[in-house]
Amino acid sequence: MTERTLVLIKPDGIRRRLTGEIIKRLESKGLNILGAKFMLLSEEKAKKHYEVHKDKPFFKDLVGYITSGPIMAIVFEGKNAISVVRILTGATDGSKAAPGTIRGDYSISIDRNIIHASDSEESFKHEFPIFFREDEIISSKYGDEDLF
Ligand code: 3AN
Repeated sequence: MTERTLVLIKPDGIRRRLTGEIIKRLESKGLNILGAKFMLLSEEKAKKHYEVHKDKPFFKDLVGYITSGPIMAIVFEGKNAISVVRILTGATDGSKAAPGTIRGDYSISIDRNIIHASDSEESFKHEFPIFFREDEIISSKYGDEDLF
């Protein structure tokens, strides 16, 4: 099933200059970029994005970190995009994530884990409008769908 998913390259990913590497991995897998934005996230939007974690002890740090520097928000589309990107992302805790995954290769902690990726269609529906308007999405036809 063709799906859309939201990826955020977090401030640690940007500062470590991993933007190109992450996009390369996701594009090479067969996912298309429909929208991308380099931005500073407001505290209000960060709180909305991480709403499900609002009662967790790490909520304040989480919001503080995601707003501490620029991030890159990207909408990808492709076959089973949500689960495919989650697999490529790896486990939440970088120190436990499998080698070959983005977190497994580039993160060694749970609070500096490089990337966010929607974990379900419901999450995507919640997250997408925080970062994009529908008219900012470009539904490109690459014409190579039969290759993937
Ligand atoms: P994922 O990003 O793998 O979907 P979630 O949704 O459970 O993980 O957590 C959202 C973010 O909260 C994680 N990316 C991580 O940065 C942070 N986080 C999760 N659990 C912890 C924790 N125990 N301590 C500190 N930060 C955490």
